[in-house]
Amino acid sequence: MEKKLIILGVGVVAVLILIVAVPLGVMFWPLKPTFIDRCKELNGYDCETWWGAFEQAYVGKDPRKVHMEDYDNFIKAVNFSAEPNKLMFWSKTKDVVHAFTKKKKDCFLTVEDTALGYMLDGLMSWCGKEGCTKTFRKIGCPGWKENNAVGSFWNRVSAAFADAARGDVTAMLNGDIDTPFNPNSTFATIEVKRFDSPKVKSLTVVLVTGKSAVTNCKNASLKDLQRELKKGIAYNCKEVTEAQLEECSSNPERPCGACW
Ligand code: AVW
Repeated sequence: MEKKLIILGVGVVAVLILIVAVPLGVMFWPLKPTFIDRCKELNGYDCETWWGAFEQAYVGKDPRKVHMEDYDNFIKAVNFSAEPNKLMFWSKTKDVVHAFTKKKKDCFLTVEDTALGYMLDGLMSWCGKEGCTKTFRKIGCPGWKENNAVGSFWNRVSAAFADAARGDVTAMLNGDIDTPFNPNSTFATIEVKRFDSPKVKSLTVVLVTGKSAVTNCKNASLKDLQRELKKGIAYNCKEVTEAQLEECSSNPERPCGACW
């Protein structure tokens, strides 16, 4: 009995430590080492210069007043360009699209697969503070909707990614929700608006459905998307299941684009 109580006590303490330690890790884990380590994985870049250009966007500033233009120096430093036909956009499909591009990286790239987004992918929270040269995580970063350091960063890199689009572009949208083309999404408010004709020749929407397909290519929001495209950009829509994508991406023989 006593032994059981001790085991139970140790278990409770372990769970409590986990509950406290994980959020604390997110709050205090310094951003720079992760940024630099990931940057070095990409090989051959001046990672310290990239970090300097990145942090000057928000360090020493009111965390509620960081605008997307504040990251212009970072975008300049990265100087991103891509081969035509490779760029893959997404909205509400983050996990499925990344599982796909990980296996088909010679065919398609999301912004997180490129130097624009790779270093910060999934890092959730960072900000600065007036009169201070430090980068803060979570604690001290207000949950402000607009003009915060994180949102403005993703807006700016999304804009740069869309500006680099050439030829045929692809977007993986979610067919398990009512509005796959959400007018408030980054894809709608920033990326689609920057697809330029004749640089961009076509957009193919890959509408992915999992267990609960609630819509198809006839969805009203996709009509809005077609209307948003500049004249001269052709539009296609393909319905695919997650299972089909998984099967196809696991087969290295399949040529690019043959998964839909
Ligand atoms: P969403 P969106 N790490 O699913 O169309 C952390 O509603 O709005 O789709 N946060 C991120 C990341 C990331 N890797 N990527 C985006 N976010 C934020 C970038 C961002 O503020 C790609 F090129 C976004 O609004 C896609 O074509 C929010 O998470 C497009 O933007 C939820 O995304 C996806 O943005």
